[in-house]
Amino acid sequence: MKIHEKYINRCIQLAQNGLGTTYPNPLVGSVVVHNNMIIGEGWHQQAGKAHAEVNAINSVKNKDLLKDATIYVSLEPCSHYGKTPPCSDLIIAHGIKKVVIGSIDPFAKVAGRGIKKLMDAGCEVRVGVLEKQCRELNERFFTFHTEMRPYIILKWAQTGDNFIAPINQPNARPVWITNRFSGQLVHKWRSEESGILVGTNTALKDNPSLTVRKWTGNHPVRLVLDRELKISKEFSLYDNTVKTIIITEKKTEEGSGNTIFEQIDFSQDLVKAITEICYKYEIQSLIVEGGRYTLQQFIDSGTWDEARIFTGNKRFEKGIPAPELIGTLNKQYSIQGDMLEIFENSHLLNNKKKL
Ligand code: AOF
Ligand code: ZN
Repeated sequence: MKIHEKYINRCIQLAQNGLGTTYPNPLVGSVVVHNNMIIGEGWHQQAGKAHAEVNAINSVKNKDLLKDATIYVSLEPCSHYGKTPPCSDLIIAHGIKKVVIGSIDPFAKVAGRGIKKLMDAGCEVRVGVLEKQCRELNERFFTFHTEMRPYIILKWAQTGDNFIAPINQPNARPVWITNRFSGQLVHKWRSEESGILVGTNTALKDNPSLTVRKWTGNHPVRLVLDRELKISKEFSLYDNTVKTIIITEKKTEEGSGNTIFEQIDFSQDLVKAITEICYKYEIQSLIVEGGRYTLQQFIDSGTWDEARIFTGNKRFEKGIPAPELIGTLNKQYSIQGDMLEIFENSHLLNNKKKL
C-alpha cells in the first residue's frame, strides 16, 4: 500500500471510533506524521466537541516537530466557525506545511474553502487519497449534503413465494414471516438511522412503536404518512415518547410535545415531499419499514440507496406481492425456521447511487 494510503487508512480506522455519537457531524479521523512515524492521532468523538485534527494535533507531545510534519485527515479540514473554530486555521497556526486529505467536505459552509485556505497560506495540499472509502465512511452525511435528501434504506420481509402479507382478512391473526433474531437485527438497524417511516396501512394494521427496544442506542425520529388523519391518538405513534412527524394533507393540527404535524399535497411527488421534510429536520438517513405502497413510491422514483430484504421459508400462495426492484445484490437475509442466516457482505444496492 502506498504511503499516503496507509495513513489515510489509519484515519478511517480512527474515525470509526466515533460511530453512533457524532451525528449530525461526520466521522473523521486524523494522524500527524513526522519522518515516517505517527506522532499524533485523533478522531471526532461527538458533535460540539473537538474535531479530529484538533485531537490529533493536541496529542503530539513535541509541538516543535509540527512544522516538518504532514497531517492526514479523512475529510477536508473545516474553514468555518461552527460549534468549534476552523481546523484549517489551527493547521496553519501550527506551521504544518503538508496536508493530505481523503475527500472534500460537502457541507455548504466548507465545500472546498478549507482546502483553499490551506493553499492560500502556502500549504502543500493533496486531495482524494482513498476518496471512495472516505465517502463510504460517511455515506449518510454525503448523501444528505450532496443530494439534499437522507440516505434511504428500504426494509421488508417476504415469503418464499414473494408475498409480504397474506390476503387481508379482518381479525386474522398476524402471520410472522420473520423470527426473533431478525426482529432484534431490525432494532439494531433502527438505532443506526436518524429517521424511520411507515405508511398509513402499516400503522393501522400493526400499531407499531418504531422504537429501539431490543437493542441499545437512540430512537430514530418517527415519520408516518397519514393523509386523512385516520390513525387514532390512542395508537403508539402518538405516545409522545419519541419525536414523531405526522405527514398529512389535512389542515395542519397544532402539535404538542414530541408530536409534529407537517402538511403536504399528496397528489404531488410524495417522495420529494417526504425527503424535503427530512431535510428540514436534519434527518440524514431514513429506514422505510413499509408497507408495500410506501416502499413502491421510493422504488418507482429511484430514490433509495439500500434494500434489506428478509426472505422466509413460509409460503402464502396468495397475498400482497413483495415490491420488486433492480439493484446489485450484496446481502441476503434468510429466515429458516428459528434461524436467521445472513449471507455476508452488504445489501441490495441501488445501481444508480453516485458514491
Ligand atoms: C473537520 N474535522 O473532525 C469534523 C468536521 O459545528 P462544528 O464546528 O462541529 O462543525 C460541524 C461541521 O464541520 C460538519 O458539518 C462538517 O462539515 C465538519 N466536520 N470537520 O475539519 C472534523 N467532524
Ligand atoms: Zn474542523
